[in-house]
Amino acid sequence: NEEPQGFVCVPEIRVEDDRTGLDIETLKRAFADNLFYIQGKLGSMATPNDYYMALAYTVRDRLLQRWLNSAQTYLRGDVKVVCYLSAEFLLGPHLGNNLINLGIYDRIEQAITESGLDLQELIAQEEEPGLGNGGLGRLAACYIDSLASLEIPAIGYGIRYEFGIFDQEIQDGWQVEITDKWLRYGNPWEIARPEIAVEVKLGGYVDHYVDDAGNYRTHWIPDREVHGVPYDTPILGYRVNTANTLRLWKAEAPESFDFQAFNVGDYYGAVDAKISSENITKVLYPNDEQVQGKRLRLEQQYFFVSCSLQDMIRLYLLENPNLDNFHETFAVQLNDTHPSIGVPELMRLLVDEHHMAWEQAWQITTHTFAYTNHTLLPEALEKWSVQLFGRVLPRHLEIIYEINRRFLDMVRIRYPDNDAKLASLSLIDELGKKSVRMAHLACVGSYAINGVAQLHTELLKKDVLHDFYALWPEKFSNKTNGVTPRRWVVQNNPGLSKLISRKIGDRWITHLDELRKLEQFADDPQFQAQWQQVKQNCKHQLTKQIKERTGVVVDPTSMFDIQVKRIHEYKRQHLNALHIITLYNRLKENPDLDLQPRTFIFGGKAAPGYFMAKLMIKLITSVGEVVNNDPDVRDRLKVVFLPDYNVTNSQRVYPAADLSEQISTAGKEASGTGNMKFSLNGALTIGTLDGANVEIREEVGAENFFLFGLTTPEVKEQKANGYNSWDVYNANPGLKKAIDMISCGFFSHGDQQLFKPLLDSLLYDDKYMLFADYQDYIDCQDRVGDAFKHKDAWTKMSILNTARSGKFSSDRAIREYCQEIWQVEPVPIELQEYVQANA
Ligand code: CRA
Repeated sequence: NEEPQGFVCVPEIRVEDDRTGLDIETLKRAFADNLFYIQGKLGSMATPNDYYMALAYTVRDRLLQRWLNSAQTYLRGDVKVVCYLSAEFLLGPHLGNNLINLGIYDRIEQAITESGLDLQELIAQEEEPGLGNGGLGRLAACYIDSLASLEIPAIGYGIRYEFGIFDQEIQDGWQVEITDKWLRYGNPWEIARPEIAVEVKLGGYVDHYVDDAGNYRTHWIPDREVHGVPYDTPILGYRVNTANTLRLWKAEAPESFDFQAFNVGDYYGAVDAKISSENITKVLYPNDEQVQGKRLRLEQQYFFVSCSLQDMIRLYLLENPNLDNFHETFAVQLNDTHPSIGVPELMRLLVDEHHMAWEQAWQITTHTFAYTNHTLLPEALEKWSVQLFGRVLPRHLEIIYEINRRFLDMVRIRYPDNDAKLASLSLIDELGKKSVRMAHLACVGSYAINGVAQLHTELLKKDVLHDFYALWPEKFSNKTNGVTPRRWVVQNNPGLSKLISRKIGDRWITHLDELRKLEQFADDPQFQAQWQQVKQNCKHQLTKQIKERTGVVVDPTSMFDIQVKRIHEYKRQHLNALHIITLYNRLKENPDLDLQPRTFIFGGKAAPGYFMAKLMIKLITSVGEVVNNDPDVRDRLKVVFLPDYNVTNSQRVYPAADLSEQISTAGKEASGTGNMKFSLNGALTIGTLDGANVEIREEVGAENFFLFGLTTPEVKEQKANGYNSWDVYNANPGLKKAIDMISCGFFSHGDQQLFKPLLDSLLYDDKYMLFADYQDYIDCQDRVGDAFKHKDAWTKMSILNTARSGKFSSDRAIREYCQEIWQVEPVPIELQEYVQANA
């Protein structure tokens, strides 16, 4: 028997190893090797995707050492680790980002070019992991980037949805949803770890008994168990050795066959059980800020949270004899209430499974969790009917009742004889259908609670969580959102990045405040010209993409006026549409009018069940059809709806914007993060005093921001004083004309019914105060149009927007979380000699 060479002993890895070397020849050889040995293809039969995969593995190989060293280091007993629990991570493609963070973009480009291929084309092959809806999921992705870049030990925990957010097509002006099969061709960035899978119970009932030693014990007898298998993705920091882990859980049946059913011949029944287990992580719920109360959603939330907490406990017990100081090793952040079931789950694990006393377990739990609230919209606040909850999680319902009993005892002491207080604070809503209030659970179970922009946090304290604020003011703080400059500037806007770095060096990439150094050049004509040139190039690229994807030809010298975000009534894309119609009417009345040419660009998905949002898309595309084809307009106005807005497709959008539309009704948008991406890329904002707009305006200066609209108190006041949109409509001829045109079928081939639901809701309710803000919006847009004609003054404002947006880095946000909530410090990662010598 011949022993294969190198089989029993792992060969020593050497400097020039194909999997770690960074010189061009090694990279080319590694790429060719991966094509052959991983993809099993020769160049002659390889598809673009094969090439992409070969390159992805080449890059992944080069970050594995950092990843393993980071994981090893975090096992040390003295390291505190942040666990970011989120039902969504909207990552966007990995390849380009990893090239930049590793600092090997240029060499790889050379190696690929010398291999006769085009790097951009390979990068474009990647199917992005769209495991989120919008802002909340993208925020989680920016935060794990910053955690790694700041060398903070962290694990992101979430769900490996087999199907992420749907792909959007536009057919006949309507949104059509297509299943997102992102895993179809395999995912080179993840590694499955079935050896550390965990068990999760569901349903059934609870048994209480006294054990032989006289202790009260609880036994949960579930009617279903599923396996949670972790899939790990490395999250590499920018130019550091830290590579953290994003651990996403996939649900599997514990056995692929139910052998009992199989033995009695019920083969299909046995396979059914497997299918139903795997359903848990099948698909992302495509609702942004709208809860549906579905059983499967609760199962998803519990599944990933239980897997994650069990995983933390397993890791902790590798180094510690018991769980007494668990909270000193882990800081667990709840990204909205979606993972708030973690509070009773940690209690259950500590009390039922690890036999800890309730008081001690509660002490640990309430020193472990911190909660971020992301919305004030009542329809987005999670509540679960007690009945459904008890059926899925019978033991957790008992635990929640016990938490509530003790909590309300405390409230009674604080507010004697105050039943109203008890009712308003209780974890259980007793009005109507009894339900569990997840935000209350999160507040009671956490040591810190934060909002995501100053205004939002103030409104939380004043309104939604007022009673909790009165109880525990010290728990509350603000953490204004931020975005990662690596993806949103360096990667997406290389032209701007190079220009900035030439002027002020490249420290701004990790210390975004340094952009302030650009202020001194804001008036410099030469710098202004270069700045304009960069913007113009970006607009050319977007123009090309618009042509390819929609067939619409737009003028890259026109003003690019952009609104990209989820479609929602409170975000008021239809207010934007009313402005377009108003300009169109002016041109029809006076075809020779000297009007600043504009290209209106929209992008965003509507929740599939949100009829009004889908109708808003149809309105935009219908207005576009008329405006784009009317010869009187003479191409001075164009309307584009970019289909399938996602991280990949947004790449060309932010850099090309002149004007950023942030026009939500004041008091509704918790923060917004797109607003930050635009401003960083030198777009000016037209916006209301809502969310982080307030802080953007504060930073860039009122003179560099186009403000309009009612303030939050004014909205409240108008509503209290019987605001009537019908009266506004009748009193404003421009508004009336625009509405009447929609109503009489001008944009719908004479169909007067099509937009009726949208118009009725505006005319008879106008919950989001479009009509109240209409005239101020139009007037403000007129000022924008005039300002744009003064090229140099506009460019100065653009430069100042970028220069003064440093605050909106996710690095700043994460530093605040680290210092003020998590109490964690950076832990630099050592690299072994041979890789370091090469880097
Ligand atoms: N929809 C808010 O509406 C905010 C993000 C991230 C949102 C945005 O204004 O920027 O969160 N809220 O903080 C949310 O998802 C469940 O609530 C969002 O993305």
